[in-house]
Amino acid sequence: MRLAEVDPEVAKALREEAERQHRNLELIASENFVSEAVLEAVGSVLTNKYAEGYPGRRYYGGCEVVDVVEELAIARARQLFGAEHVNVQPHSGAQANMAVYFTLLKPGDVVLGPNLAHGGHLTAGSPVNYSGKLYSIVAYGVRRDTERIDLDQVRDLARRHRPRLVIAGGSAFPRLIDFAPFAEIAREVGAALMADIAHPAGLVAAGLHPSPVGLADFVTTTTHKTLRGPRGGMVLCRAEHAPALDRTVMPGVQGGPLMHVIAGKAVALREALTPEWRAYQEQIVRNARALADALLARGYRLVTGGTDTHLLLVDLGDRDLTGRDAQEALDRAWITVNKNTVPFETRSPMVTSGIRLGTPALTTRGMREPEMQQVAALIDRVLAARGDASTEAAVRGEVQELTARFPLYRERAA
Ligand code: DSN
Repeated sequence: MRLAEVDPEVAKALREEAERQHRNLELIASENFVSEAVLEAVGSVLTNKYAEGYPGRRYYGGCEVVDVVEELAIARARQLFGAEHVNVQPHSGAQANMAVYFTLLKPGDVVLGPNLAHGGHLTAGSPVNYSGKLYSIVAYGVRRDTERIDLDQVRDLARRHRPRLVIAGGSAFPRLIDFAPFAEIAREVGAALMADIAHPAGLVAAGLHPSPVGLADFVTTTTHKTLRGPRGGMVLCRAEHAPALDRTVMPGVQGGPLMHVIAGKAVALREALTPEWRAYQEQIVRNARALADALLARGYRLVTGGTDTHLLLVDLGDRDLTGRDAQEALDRAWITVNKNTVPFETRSPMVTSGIRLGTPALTTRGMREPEMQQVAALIDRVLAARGDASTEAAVRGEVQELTARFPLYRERAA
């Protein structure tokens, strides 16, 4: 029986979400739209299979087919990133990071990581996360003048606190991260280096962002952001760390892998090995620059003054508008963004002074620089109107006209 017959309520919710995704301008920097092929793999019979263990060494029978799928995902990820070893089983980025922590550290060990409020990530030592609860966290940030990572501070803190692990990477850095100085600092103090490339993974794979592979002991990523695969995580490492990492992922922190998701990862990684996909990554960056330039031309302040990547951070502090109010107003106009803290934030994370914008999802729909100009103009109209309902209604109409020109999932009836 089909979903609509078995469960009309969930079917209706899925239909409405498909409509929302088609109708809205999706600017959340960590979201994307997977291909029909990835959706098919993730919605497949592989969800039925238990496969604790690794290809050729499972705890269950009947794994000969899923072994093929996992081997394909591993081989493609190794090829794409030039990595010696890849574990494709982490269910998420947070679990990928946990696997590295548990491979390397004991509770109480010192970790030097990026401050969440300066563009870092929850799992890099936030006090409300396992990382902040289990380890002794020292946080580095960005410089007040340039808003770029303060490498002098990273070095000073590393020398003073002698961490066992240094983390590079985050969720709201609009600029390229150079992993070489991080590797040098980690080496100097005898620490391991973990690079979390969840955000720029697609750009890294396409050669548009420096790669930490070969410099960092462990590289973690999600598979659903710029990489445009299903929701999930991966860890890349040198061959010497492979047995310890694999043991930590399973049985250390996870049980059965999600084989349907691993199939989706394999498909997305195959897509990522094509020239079209590389061109897509280039367009993501061009679109982010075009969006940044158009917002700058309208007088917005961007953290670091612009972007080199897929994301930008708009500081609304000088407009006396909170990130929360901006997000809610844009939501009413069918433009989806997230509120975000800016460096040296004065407001709470639930309010914030900024919004984060990213171009991976709109680029997947085929939008290019001219549409980014239009998107900037629509955002500006909503924010300038400060809650005026008729402006928001007019923008909704224009958003619908724009998104209708770039259909999503043609074969799926919304
Ligand atoms: N939630 C992700 C993001 O939006 O960047 C990070 O985990």
